[in-house]
Amino acid sequence: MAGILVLNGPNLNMLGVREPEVYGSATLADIEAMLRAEAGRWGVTLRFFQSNHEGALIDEIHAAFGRDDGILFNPGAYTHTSVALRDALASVGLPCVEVHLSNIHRREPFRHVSYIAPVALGQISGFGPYGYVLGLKALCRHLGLEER
Ligand code: CA2
Repeated sequence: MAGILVLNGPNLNMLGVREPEVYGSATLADIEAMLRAEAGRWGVTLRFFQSNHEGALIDEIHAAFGRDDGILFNPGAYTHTSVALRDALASVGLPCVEVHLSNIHRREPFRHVSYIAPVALGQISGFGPYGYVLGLKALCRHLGLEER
């Protein structure tokens, strides 16, 4: 059975707790439940990891090497700053879909740049929690799986 790492970066543990006008009212646990339901349709197993620390995210990307088949990744603000996370993704070579709840391209100019996008299969941005489901579908299709 294929395995996918669902990785969330800094502050995403605060989802549904603060700033619902920007990021919505769903919590990370709600998103996990949506993704587990979708994963069942594709016959994939999911592993969830969230951290507010860049190094911990890098360690988890390395741990995925040889264990998981793809990565669904919301790098949070590290999207716009982290060469280290980009290098980690490149080093493991796993297919990665970048997800953002908000449309980063209609926000402040500093959010328009993603250091992750060049090493990702693609980017989904602006569809709220459903973006994670879209990303999982895209990753499963990329892995040659079929929805049941
Ligand atoms: O839209 C996204 O998913 C982002 O990755 C979210 C990041 C932001 O820095 C990116 O530019 C776009 C911020 C996550 C902060 O999450 C919070 C959740 C609730 C309350 C406060 C922050």
